[in-house]
Amino acid sequence: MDALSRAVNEAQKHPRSLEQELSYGTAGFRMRAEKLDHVLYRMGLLSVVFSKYKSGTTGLMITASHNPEEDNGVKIVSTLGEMMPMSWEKYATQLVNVSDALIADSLKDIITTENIDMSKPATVMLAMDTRPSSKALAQAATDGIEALGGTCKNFGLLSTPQLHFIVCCENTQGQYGQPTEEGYYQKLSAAFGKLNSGGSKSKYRPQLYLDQANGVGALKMKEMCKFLGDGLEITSVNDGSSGKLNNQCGADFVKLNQMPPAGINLEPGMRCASFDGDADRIVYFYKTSGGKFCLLDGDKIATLFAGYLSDLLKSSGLKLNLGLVQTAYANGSSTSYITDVMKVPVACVPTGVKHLHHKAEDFDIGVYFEANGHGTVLFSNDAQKAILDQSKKTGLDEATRDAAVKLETVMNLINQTVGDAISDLLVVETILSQRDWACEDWDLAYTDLPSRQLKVKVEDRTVVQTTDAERRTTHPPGLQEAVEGLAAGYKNGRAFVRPSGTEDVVRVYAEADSQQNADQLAYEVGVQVYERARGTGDRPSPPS
Ligand code: 16G
Ligand code: ZN
Repeated sequence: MDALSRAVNEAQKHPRSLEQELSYGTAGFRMRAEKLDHVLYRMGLLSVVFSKYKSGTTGLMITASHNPEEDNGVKIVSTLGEMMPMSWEKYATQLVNVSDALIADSLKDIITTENIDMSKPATVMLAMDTRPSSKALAQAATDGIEALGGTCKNFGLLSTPQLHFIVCCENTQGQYGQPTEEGYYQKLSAAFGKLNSGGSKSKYRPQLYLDQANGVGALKMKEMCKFLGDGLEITSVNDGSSGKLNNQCGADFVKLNQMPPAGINLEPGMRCASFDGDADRIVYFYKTSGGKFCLLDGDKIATLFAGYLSDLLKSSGLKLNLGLVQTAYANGSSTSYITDVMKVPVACVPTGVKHLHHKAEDFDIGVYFEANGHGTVLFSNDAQKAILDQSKKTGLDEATRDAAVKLETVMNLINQTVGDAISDLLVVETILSQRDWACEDWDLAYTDLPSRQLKVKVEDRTVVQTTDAERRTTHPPGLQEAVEGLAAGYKNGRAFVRPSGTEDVVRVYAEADSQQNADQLAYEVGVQVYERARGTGDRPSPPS
């Protein structure tokens, strides 16, 4: 039997039981786990075809990240550890939506269009998060991979960024590191050890309280700590031993509710951080001596990274351009600070890691972060070479050389393939330690404008269309003018509206000079969305 007939035959074990049309979006496919069996089988098939197309090992990650434990999802990883290209998303969508009988036709279509040599070998690296549904879904994916004659390397539980890292190592012949979980710990911990070789501090304390969302990050951070030695003391909270995944905890909970997660009794002087469910996001938080909860989100992490890298660049005598990439969710104060004070160029792109990652490639050193805590730093090939050369050059004065060596080491501490909570944590701790900063010092750079996010249910969210990196709507008519009119009524007022890529809702974001004004503006904009985009269910209610 040829591979395509086998793919159809095996599909009987994973029949499509769902009439609803699905689409491969910013987060791959994501929904209630019980609906995903045939999706995983078919993504197993596609990851094999994609591996043949790329002539390399691809990855398949099973996770629904910060979503509830009952959800799950799948994303395909490309050979350098980056996301599957957007041009392939339509194939994923098409393959998942055809009837069981049409699987072979759909595959043939992709193979012919992309001119794929099916006689090439294919390998797919598979990993999953800790959701109860993940194991069965991994089996469905494996069945898909093997039906098309691919080799499946199942890594079991990994964080999303670990899988991206391992896929990248595998396809670059070990240049990026060893393609194993241990290789990941070794590379990062070695760099961390070099950058944190002691010295007495007055403000920085190497103690961190870490909320791990009851997810896979807890298991992996525990492993990492074995490699870190006693350089950093981590008090583990929400480690999965009792609580439920992402329930009252995790980066998304802390960011949206602006409050500490369950399990952390926050006191002044404590430095805390939260991972999300698959450990590709991180936010920090602390409490001032006056008792105020303060969040250090993706924007604050981005400015911390960019400030540090920019100083190292200056001291190392390297002329490389550094830029920062954000989305419309970035707090207005952060954008002003980066532009006016740091004098670093900043670009704004639509929501979703693939957009940020892509834009960051325009710079020699591109720092990208979403406000929600997903981000990393990319170094172009030229930049990597220049940094390596400089760190090895003879005849430089000590300070210059030292800065170049530090840059090289930080580069090894960063997971460039995708935002990585563990790697980002180690970079933040390194910078705070080297600057001898407590959270308050870090937070001094700028003060966030108060903000509010809302979601509005509408009949069809695709009626809301946006432009200018989602900062303005082009449809329905009149909505943009209404939003602008409302925002103009508040000091520092700014608001935007966009359809969610992961949920059936329209999202509203507003910021203004006070929390009360941000809440009110969000509410007023929410009402406009409800009225102009055919809202369903309850109208947004005024802030209490
Ligand atoms: C996904 C994206 C994240 C984005 C979020 C927005 C990736 C890996 N993840 O989780 O970057 O912030 O979706 O969700 O791209 P939304 O469209 O529902 O607001
Ligand atoms: Zn995540």
